Amino acid sequence: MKRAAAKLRPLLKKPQAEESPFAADAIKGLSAKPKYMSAKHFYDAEGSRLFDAITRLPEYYPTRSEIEVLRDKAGEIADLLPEGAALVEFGSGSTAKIRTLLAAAPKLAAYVPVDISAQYLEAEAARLRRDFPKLAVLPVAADFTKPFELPAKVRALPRAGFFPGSTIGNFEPLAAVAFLRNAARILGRGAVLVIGVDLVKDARTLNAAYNDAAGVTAAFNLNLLARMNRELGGTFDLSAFAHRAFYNRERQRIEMHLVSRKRQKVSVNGAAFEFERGEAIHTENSYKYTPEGFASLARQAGWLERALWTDAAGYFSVRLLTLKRDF
Ligand code: AVJ
Repeated sequence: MKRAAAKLRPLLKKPQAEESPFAADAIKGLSAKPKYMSAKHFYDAEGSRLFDAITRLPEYYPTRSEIEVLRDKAGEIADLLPEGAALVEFGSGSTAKIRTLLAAAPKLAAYVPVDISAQYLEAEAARLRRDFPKLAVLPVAADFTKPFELPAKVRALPRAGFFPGSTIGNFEPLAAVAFLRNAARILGRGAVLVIGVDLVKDARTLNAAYNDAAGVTAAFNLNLLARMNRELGGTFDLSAFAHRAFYNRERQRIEMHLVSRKRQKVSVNGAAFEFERGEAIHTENSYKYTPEGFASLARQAGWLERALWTDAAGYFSVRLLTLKRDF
């Protein structure tokens, strides 16, 4: 079916806005004032590789801090998971995190990683089946911010959710509530949710984590322009843009921007965009929460905080939420 359709199309045609969500978002974001792009578009193959490098930077504490919590508190977390539950991971990212949890919780019957990339899912599932032979590993290829169906095999099991990495920090607070409501609907009555949330802390530590000395975060940010060049026929000169990241104290978030070093014109997907000198594309928000702030956000979505753990430095929190009885 795909073949016949492909023949009718010229080869090497650039994707049009209506065909690719990336193209559509690029045109929309670059046409807006101020210009912006969604942080989800960072993660092509090169962006994923750069993010992986970020997690190993001395200044980037979130990954290390969260793994410290999961390692040190794995037993306490496992004790609060329902017996024989299916663990649903929203956006299967780091295998180090899930493996720590699975190893501490032999009472889990199934693991359901949910991710857009079906290819990544299958490769990882095969490795997990080998290392946890008693566990049913049942990947679902879906966008976890939208409603999706759980595999038939886990419908009768109690559910636990796992959403590590402070990925929730990329959502605007209202969208974070919407995500938590969707997770509640998918996991259902009696569910628990284990979620990693970065904490508000001194601005110096936060600013350093997003302005590393080696320039990896800058390369990660600039890769968004390189990706538009590769996939959308963009004409960005990467040396004409600067990485800027700073903690916005009022809004409790790190903001990342790409700042035009000069007045210039760039074309993307055949459309032209003008930049003033100093004009920026807002590329990411990474919200930080206080212990109480996140608990109250979760309550708005029907979740109660049963437990909160942090690393020794108090930089990062892992929380266990349960659904309110009247949900
Ligand atoms: C993957 C969204 C948690 O916000 O810290 C890292 C992404 N951006 N450095 C974060 C990111 C710049 C990261 N999250």
